[in-house]
Amino acid sequence: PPDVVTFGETMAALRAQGALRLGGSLGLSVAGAESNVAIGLARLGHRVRWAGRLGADELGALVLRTLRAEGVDTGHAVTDDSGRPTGLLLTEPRLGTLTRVSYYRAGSAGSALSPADVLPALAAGTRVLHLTGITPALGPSAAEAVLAAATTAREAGITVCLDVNHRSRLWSADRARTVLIPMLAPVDLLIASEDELPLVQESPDADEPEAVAGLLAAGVGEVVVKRGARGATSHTADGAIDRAARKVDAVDLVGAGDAFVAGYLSALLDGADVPARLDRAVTTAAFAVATRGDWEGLPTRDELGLFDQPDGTTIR
Ligand code: KDG
Repeated sequence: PPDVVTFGETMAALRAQGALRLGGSLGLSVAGAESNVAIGLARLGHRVRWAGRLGADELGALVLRTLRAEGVDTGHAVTDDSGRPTGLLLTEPRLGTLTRVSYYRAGSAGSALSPADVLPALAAGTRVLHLTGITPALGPSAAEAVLAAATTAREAGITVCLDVNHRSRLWSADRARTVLIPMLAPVDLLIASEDELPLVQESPDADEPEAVAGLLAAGVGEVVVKRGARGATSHTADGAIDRAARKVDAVDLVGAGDAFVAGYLSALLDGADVPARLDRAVTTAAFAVATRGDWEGLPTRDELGLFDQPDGTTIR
């Protein structure tokens, strides 16, 4: 069985070199928060399965080929036979590391995901199910898929991880709260950036300690709060543990959160304690920040130590 099962919408990604309205050349790759995590875990040597719905088109073939090349199990990916296309996103660097993203995913194959697409992927013996708050934003059947998979996994003793991953281009904060709060019951590990905490608590004005206390009391075993360049904190019943971020020259911030999750889950699968999980999470996130693309720069296991090398080192 896979160590980790994840699912969601993976799209073709067109990356511009400057402002999109000026034209010029685009680089073609693939992107999707869950498949970014899957690739990150596969590079670290874990067995990962990605499920999702793709169009019967060349971009769907690109997604499958890329995931397979990265060692991700795509045996449960579904090809849409109703003519829905693979989704697309465009990214343009606008100011330094400020990037603008445009989605072309309304009516996509990925957004038609249903419980029947994902439940067969949850093999007995899977250790972690990783979900994001992007999938429930894609539509009612995708939201049902998340809830059904989380509930089934929890009953089977599989650790359920949810990264809030709010995408304001997909839904409002109010809608996100309405859908996400009822999904928290089966969640064991909740990952959120500081500004996403109000989306997963009943009183949106609560401060972080109050929000975290409420989540732990509601049965979430661990809450990990990401603070970007200021590091991260893990909260459990045993208290809070902070970890600083690694200092890097930031090149591209998109994908850093997914890289963080991949590092965190990798160390969790290795049986590491909370400080070691946070250490690997900030390390993989730093790789994502220091390189271009959502997942292209993520480390293999033997590259994890590269940050300990002095700047300017040539490895021969
Ligand atoms: O987490 C990075 C993602 O934003 C990107 O890969 C695309 O899944 C994506 C989304 O919905 O924004």
